[in-house]
Amino acid sequence: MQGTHQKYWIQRYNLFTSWREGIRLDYESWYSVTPNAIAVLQARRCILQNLQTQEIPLLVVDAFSGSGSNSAEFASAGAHVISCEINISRVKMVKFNTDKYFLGNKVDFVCADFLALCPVLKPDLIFLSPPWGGPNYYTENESFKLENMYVGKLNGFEILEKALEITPNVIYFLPKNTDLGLIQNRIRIPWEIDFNFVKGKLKAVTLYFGSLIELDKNNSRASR
Ligand code: MGP
Repeated sequence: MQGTHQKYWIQRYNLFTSWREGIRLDYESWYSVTPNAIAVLQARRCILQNLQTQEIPLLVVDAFSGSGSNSAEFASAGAHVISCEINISRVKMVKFNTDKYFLGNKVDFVCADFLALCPVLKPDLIFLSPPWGGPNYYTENESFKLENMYVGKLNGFEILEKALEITPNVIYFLPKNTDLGLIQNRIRIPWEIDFNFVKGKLKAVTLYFGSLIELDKNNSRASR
């Protein structure tokens, strides 16, 4: 494996726990899959915050499911997941990968634009892990600005605002160099940030909204 993907290949066992069972990734998913340790923490948050009851599984929309690592972990944590992908070949890839987790019928696979789907589904939680613009999202001296990240016609802020119109419970997976000051200025509701490390190295950040904020910590880690 040549060039940019070599560094992700080296990390393959950190990406999926079931790597040895056989996992399919396409070019884009190699660099955008959420490493397993981070996906587990994100999924565990909805359990810790009592968003889920035994009787009614939490309905999670994984809005840009990519290779399915987050869909698999939300379903493993007990949620019912609508795994949403606009690219049909990736939908098949998500199905193939999540099948390795023996999740029964806890994941539904949908080829759609999540914005069209969510108002109909009314999920309890939306997980956002959009494309950041490729592996060159990171530049040494410049922060990553949400307003410059586009999915279709919507920028990174507009994607978040659309999700928040549907449910207050949103998880947003973003680059480690995200300009947090801009978020603080624009988003006027409480949010909390987790800095996501894998084997001691900062990989990304996760923003939590709504009931996902860890109130038991006295909001001490909440950013607003
Ligand atoms: P990275 O910064 O490209 O890799 O991505 P790494 O190994 O930290 O490289 P280094 O050069 O800094 O040493 C880090 C993590 O960010 C990846 O494992 C993915 O989980 C996530 N990620 C990277 N990209 C480019 C995307 C993306 O476009 N979308 C999403 N959702 N996640 C991404």
